[in-house]
This record gives sequence, C-alpha cells and structure tokens, in this order.
Amino acid sequence: MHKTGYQRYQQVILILYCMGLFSILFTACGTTNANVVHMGETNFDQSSITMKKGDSIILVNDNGQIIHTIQNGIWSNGEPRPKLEPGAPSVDLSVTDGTQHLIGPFNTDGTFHLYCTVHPGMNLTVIVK
Ligand SMILES: [Cu+2]
Repeated sequence: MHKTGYQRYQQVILILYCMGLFSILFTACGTTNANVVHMGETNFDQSSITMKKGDSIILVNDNGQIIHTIQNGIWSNGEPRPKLEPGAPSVDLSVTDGTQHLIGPFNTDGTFHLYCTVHPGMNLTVIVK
C-alpha cells in the first residue's frame, strides 16, 4: 500500500518520540547513584546508608536555618572524635542553608563515619560495597 505524505510524517514523529523516551530512560539510569540523606535540626534522618563503590551522597538540609558542619569522624560517649578513615573522601562541609551538597565519591569498599561537629550524637555511617 502506498503511504501518503501524512503517514510518513506520523512515522517520523513516532520514531523521534521513541528516541526521546529512550534518552530520558538512559538519563534516569545514569542518576541512580544519587544517595539522598536528609538532615533534620540535630540529626541525620537515617543513621546509616549503604551504597555502591563510586557513589556519592547528596546531603539535604531540611531546615535551612540550621547550620551543620560535616566532617570525618564520630561522636562517641558524647565526645567528638575526628578521624579520616583510610579510603574515605576527606569531608569538611559547612552547611549554612537549605541547598543540596555532594559528599564523595566513595571509591573504596568499607565502613566509614561522618559526623556533625555542631550537634552531639549526629552520626552517619557510610557502608560502601
Ligand atoms: Cu548538625
């Protein structure tokens, strides 16, 4: 059957639409290494996060009025204990507003500790597999 010009036009539009859909899907796959951790007023919303080697953490400060200072280390028995663990990215991040901050990438397997030097007990354990 002979196709009219309009049918060809429809075919081209359909092909372009599919290509667009695929590129959106691929983009979505590429961003699955986004590991979001929210911060409340005095703590992380979760105590740990498990992620793949090469991933980074996206830190979100839910209350932009609250200041957090995130570094390598851990609160232990009420005392801040700074420690840069081998294989961990060096972190010294001052969060003074509600914007998002990237921590990482974590390129080594292991268990790492981040803490907020402002808020006693504000610990985040990062498990990289
Ligand atoms: Cu804090």
